[in-house]
Amino acid sequence: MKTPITVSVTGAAGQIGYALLFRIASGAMFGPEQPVNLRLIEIEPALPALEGVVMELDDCAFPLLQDVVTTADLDEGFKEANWVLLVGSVPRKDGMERNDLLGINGKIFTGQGEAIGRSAAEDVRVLVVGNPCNTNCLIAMHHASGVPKERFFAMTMLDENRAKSQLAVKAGVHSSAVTNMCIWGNHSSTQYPDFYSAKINGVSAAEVIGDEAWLKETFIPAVQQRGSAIIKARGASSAASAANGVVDTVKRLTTPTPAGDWFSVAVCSPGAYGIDEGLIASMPIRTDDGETWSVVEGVQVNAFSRAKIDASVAELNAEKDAVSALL
Ligand code: NAX
Repeated sequence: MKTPITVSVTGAAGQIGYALLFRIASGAMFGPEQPVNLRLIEIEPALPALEGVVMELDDCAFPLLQDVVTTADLDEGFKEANWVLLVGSVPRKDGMERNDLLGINGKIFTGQGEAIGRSAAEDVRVLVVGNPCNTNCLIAMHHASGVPKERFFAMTMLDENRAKSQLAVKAGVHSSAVTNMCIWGNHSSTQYPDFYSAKINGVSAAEVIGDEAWLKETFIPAVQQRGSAIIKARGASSAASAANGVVDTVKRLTTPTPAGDWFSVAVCSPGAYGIDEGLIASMPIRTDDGETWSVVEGVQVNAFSRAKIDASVAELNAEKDAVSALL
């Protein structure tokens, strides 16, 4: 039997956790031949609910699931983890300013980063989902002593999938016909889904759709505001599609990217495309070996795209300034 991959998940009793754990355990994330261990982390009050989730995992009798640990202790939770999925965070409440939220979560991600540095496996990779995910990731990265910056990611795959789906519906094609979809910048309402570089059946999406007004005035806000639309319709925020975004992100980082394509994930910027070095920003990424990634070079950035990317990067810089005491 292959050596199991150990996956740590924070916020494991939350709604994304509930949609995510069963997919990891079933093999959707690492394939049908790869056994997995789960280390599930929650705050103390949520541990009883987490036990219920583990009972359900037991009741699935997943062939690939080996060991399951539940804990509120970070070092125990991240012990020998190959992948750490930081899903849990404190949600924004009425009357809370964005900076208050950044500060509260910042402290959580400081401690989590430190514990990852102390306890995770040498090859650990970390994906941050809990919002504000780019800046939470920045904080965790700064505190994870000994873990290379290239191993930290924040999720924009749900945004990419939303964008692909919207373009596919408009063009009357299957979503798999849409490739080269890049979300630039922050996972927030300033994100820029780049329809200029996206392709539909290998042809420029802007050309296929032939309606720039729709792309600029309907498509972009629809992707940016999709989370709010889900809350309005469902009475709860996206969970299954967010969990699917996590599965897709890990899959795309661990399997070679098809020739000519790329995917979206926020990485520690190497200064590409004028995005300040060191910010956790989403950009076009590919991997050839499923281990190391690179920023795709040569994506056309016209004046419209430049302005959109700059606006999102400005927001990331403002978030960074707001948590400067934690960096
Ligand atoms: P829930 O409120 O359902 O679950 C969060 C869970 O995290 C709770 O069980 C809570 O007890 C736990 N938690 C809180 N602080 C913790 C800590 N310090 N250590 C361990 N666990 C902790 O939220 P859910 O709907 O699951 O969403 C989780 C996060 O994902 C939120 O921050 C949300 O904003 C974010 N999202 C990010 C997305 C992205 O694309 N990057 C999309 C979906 C989602 O909005």
